[in-house]
Amino acid sequence: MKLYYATGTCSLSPHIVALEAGIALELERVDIRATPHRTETGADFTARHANGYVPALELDDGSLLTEGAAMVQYLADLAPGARLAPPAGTAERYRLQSWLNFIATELHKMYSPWLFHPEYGAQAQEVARGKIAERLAYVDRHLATSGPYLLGEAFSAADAYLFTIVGWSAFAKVDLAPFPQLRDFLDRVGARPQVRAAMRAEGMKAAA
Ligand SMILES: N[C@@H](CCC(=O)N[C@@H](CS)C(=O)NCC(=O)O)C(=O)O
Repeated sequence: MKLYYATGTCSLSPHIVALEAGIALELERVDIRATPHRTETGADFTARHANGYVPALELDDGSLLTEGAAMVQYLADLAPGARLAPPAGTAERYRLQSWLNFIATELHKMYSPWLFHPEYGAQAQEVARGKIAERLAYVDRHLATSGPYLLGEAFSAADAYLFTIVGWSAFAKVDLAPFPQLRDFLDRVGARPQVRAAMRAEGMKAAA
């Protein structure tokens, strides 16, 4: 299986889940700044994935699975023993999907593109920061009452995604000072050996 990824982006989330699940991935880096996006082999990535964004997972049958929230569930389901996703059809699985959807729509797509593209302007960016702060406050309260992870006691695929997106906060100038539970969460997840390994494999600096 091959993960198309770009360092420091949302593709870190399925990368973490694969390592936590004990799944060996082939990695192919995509330059998402180039037009058209190119892989490290020089190939035009948009010929492989029409939307051109990462992550994209090439399955063993050669087909491509896209959308991070689906991908992490696929990877988790390949290794049920790792308990990264509750069994399909259970109430807990829907809770996982609820969190994945929340992170994708209420956080991921508020940080990026709004805070990563200065051309949107300072006013739009302040609106995005305000909305993100509301959502982070909600997550912080949830972790305080029902943590230490999103589904409770055990680390899940949703935590890998939350860690990846909220990890953009310093770069995006989102202040995490009001969210102590979330800061503890980032430290806790960032200390996991497989999280550190995924970050190192992408050339990122893992927490000391
Ligand atoms: N809906 C996609 C969004 C993925 C996405 O936003 N990827 C960004 C990196 S975090 C990207 O590759 N951007 C480059 C582009 O859109 O061309 C998902 O959830 O997987």
